[in-house]
Amino acid sequence: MKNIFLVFSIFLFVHVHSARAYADDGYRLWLKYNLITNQQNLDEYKQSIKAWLVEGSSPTMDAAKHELRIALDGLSGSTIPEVNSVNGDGVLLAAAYRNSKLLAGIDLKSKLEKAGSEGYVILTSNINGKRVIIITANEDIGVLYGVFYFLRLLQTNRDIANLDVVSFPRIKLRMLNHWDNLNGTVERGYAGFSIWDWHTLPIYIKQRYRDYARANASIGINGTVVNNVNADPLILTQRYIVKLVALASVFRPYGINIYVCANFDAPIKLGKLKTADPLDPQVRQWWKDKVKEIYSLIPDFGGFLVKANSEGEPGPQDYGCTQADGANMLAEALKPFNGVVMWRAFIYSYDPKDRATQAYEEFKPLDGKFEDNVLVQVKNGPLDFQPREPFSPLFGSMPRTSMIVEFQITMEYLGQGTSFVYLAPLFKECLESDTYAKGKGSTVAKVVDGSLDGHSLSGMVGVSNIGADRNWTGHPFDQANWYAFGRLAWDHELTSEQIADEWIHMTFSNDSDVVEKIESIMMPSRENVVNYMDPLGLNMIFGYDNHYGPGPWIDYSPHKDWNSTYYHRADSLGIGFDRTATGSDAVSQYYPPVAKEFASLSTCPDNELLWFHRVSWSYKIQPKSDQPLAERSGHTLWDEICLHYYAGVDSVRSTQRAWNSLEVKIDDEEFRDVQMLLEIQENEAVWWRNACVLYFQTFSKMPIPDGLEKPDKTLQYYESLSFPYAPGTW
Ligand code: GCV
Repeated sequence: MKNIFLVFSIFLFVHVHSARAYADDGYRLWLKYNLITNQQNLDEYKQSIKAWLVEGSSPTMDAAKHELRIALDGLSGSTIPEVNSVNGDGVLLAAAYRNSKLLAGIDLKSKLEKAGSEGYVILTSNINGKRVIIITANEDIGVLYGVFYFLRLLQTNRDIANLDVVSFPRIKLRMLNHWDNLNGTVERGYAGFSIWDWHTLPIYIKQRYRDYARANASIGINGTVVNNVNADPLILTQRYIVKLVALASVFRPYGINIYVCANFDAPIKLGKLKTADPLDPQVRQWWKDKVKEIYSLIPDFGGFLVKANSEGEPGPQDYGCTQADGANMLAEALKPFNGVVMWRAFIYSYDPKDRATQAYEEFKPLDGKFEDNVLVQVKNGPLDFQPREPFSPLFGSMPRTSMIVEFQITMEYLGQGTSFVYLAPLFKECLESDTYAKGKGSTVAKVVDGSLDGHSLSGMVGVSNIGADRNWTGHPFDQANWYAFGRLAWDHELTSEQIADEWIHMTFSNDSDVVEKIESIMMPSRENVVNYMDPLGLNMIFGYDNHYGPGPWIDYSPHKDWNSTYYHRADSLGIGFDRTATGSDAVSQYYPPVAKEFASLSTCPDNELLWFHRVSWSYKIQPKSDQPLAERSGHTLWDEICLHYYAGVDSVRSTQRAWNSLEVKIDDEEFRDVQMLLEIQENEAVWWRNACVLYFQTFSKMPIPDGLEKPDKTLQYYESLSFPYAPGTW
């Protein structure tokens, strides 16, 4: 009996462990290149791609070769040979046009003109009577981007029979910003410590750095700011510059330029000068020398990102100068090397009137005063990466200034590391907002891609959600947000659905049931979180400083605009921030058609209601004429707030049910990870709902509508919770 038990145990051990050997730890992101399981697609692809050839040699072309080799072998489950001539039908040829002998007879002039310096052309064609698939571009980097595009077609099981593609990026600077500190922590990071191991650089080059570059190139990201905007000046010392040199050489073949956040006081802290006054000749010279030193070692260094006079960081205003004076000093130093300055407009100081109006008040008058290698970097909304904000009124208001939009990919205010939230709808909501700066159709996207005002310098930056966790982003679904950010920076016209569809195919499965089900839970996921955190335009009601969990009662910060009560203004009469002419008049910072829409209670979208209006608890939500009848409310504001909070929790529960139904259809490890995270999220959603409803009820004095489950804990209980070790609050 003992023996039988032993044999059974060994069997179980072997069985369980051999099954785990196939488990997916998420490291390969969307570049898994697993065997194509649809036999028909596999046969067709094998027929179309019998061999591959990369013409020309350079580090970038070597990267293209590497990618084709691992991808084609992985996807086909066999070895697709590399050849050195088009010796038969079915060769996949990748080459930069100007270096290619094989493409010399094919006229691609107009397509290549359209593709520009980073774009690519892919087409099915003939060389010497042999059928080929061509991936070409003006520059090697375009070829690499084209290779990734082509591989995506295979990964997502698309038709490759008659290809005729020209693709180019809409936006020039497509960047990540890591809020990584030099001590290895990550501000607002929820995926472990920093991926940069500053201690072992420059000698030890982790494979992860290369895989980071591959992943970014695969979605067209071409710049990375490696350190926190709350910048340690040490990054500018020789000791760190040599480490940057090492990273830059890993990134270079993948078309990624390195940038750093500069501390404005570096001339004092490193250069031992008495001042960092941007008009002081010695200070200007210090920056010029520093920039020269960097470029002598990193010739393709991108430039500086600066957070100045914001949240305690030093800046030009410390010396009575303007933000433009500060930016221009750095711009002057960088200009001879084609470097740029990204100067953040995220500034505020305590103002009882309205924090949300300050960036506009400060920066709008500076339009036209910045050097042409400065981009003003504006967060998507006027406050600070809330789950929902209206777009910042700075977009469209500074036509003589290049702009870069800043999104937060890491989810500081969206549930952090435990939330299932697909961010493409949030990014798109901002990009598609119409500023009306030059009449209808003047979208934020057109401002940031430079087309509205004819700027060649344009940009989109995402605060990275990447850390040292094995799967890079902590929550497996946060990979989708990195992916979506890059895809939209390349082409902001892609829809959220298209991007989700690609990512699911590449990450989970090509099974259409799985794709549909996952897409159906990704698409509403951001709105779900808005519902249970801060519906109807509420905002900034988070736990103090850690921004995790509800804290609408926070009222003790000496920094009054860090208090939740500053934002929701609830009392016995009502709730919300009056930003119309009777209040802070923030609406007047928008162009008239937008201002008019936001200013009127009858046209202001419900989802921005309490952002712009102070409303009584018994106010009946006005049915909007463009809403389908079924959605027209007519409820009191109080009931509507409750219904949103409850709907948020319900939707997390339905996400759980949908996810559970996928159990046998996707990788076991990823399935369980998400399942457990959803369980945590459900607890968090209930916590948010109960805490907020109980707190606001102390003012409304109205009952929770009938039929809704009642909170099982008291408001005092929720207020007593504290999170001294919350991640990301370094
Ligand atoms: C890097 C918010 C965050 C800070 C962040 C700041 C910024 O205030 O809470 O952690 O600092 O934004 O964007 O500079």
